[in-house]
Amino acid sequence: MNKKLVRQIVVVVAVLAAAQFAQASVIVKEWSFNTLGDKEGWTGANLSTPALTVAAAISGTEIVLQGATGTNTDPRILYPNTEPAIPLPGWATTWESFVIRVRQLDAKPDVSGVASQAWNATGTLLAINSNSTTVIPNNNITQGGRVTQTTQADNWQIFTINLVGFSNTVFDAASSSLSTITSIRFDPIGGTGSENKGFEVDYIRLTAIPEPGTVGLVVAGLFLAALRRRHMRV
Ligand SMILES: [Ca+2]
Repeated sequence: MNKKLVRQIVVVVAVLAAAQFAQASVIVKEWSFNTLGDKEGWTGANLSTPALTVAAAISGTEIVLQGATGTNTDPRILYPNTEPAIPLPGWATTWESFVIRVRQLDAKPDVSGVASQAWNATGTLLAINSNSTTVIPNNNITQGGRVTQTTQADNWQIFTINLVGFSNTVFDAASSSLSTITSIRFDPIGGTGSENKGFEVDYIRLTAIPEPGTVGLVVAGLFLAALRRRHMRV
């Protein structure tokens, strides 16, 4: 056994050990909103014209789920329970996070001169498996301690909302665990001052944490494939 091979084995063992602890997250479901006109099952409520659609963003290169508010100050986007439910995969130990890249617009998206605006958290919320009762967190997604907010250029926000340890007693008092996601409600803007404005959602993701053994197998598989490629080249 040459030194190089020993070194490679040491590396793979180290990577496996790290993977066991890292519990890397895996995207279970992604709505990318990259196909014009394809809302990927999402609908709107309390919105106005122009209708919710998937279109080019008002600025930048993104294709987005784009909507307008009217005089109703409680606009929502919904993944309704008439769409396929999203079960927690068998390889996963728990849901990890709900991730959304979103921004607010200072006018309806079809208004000349419309621009993005600094994030106003008023009226924003996330609800899973319960449309109207309990919200995450506290009717304001910048509060509650489970939300990481990253602000990017052009007022894009990435919210990562931690689902670890959440049960449906938070989302929906009627259920006992968050294993299958049947519906999602996200309010991207709201409250006083949200009239005749707009919003854009670049993507939404649900991630889960795999069982450690699964991650190890995946990592080992990738490593062996790389090793094989390397040997074939020699
Ligand atoms: Ca997109």
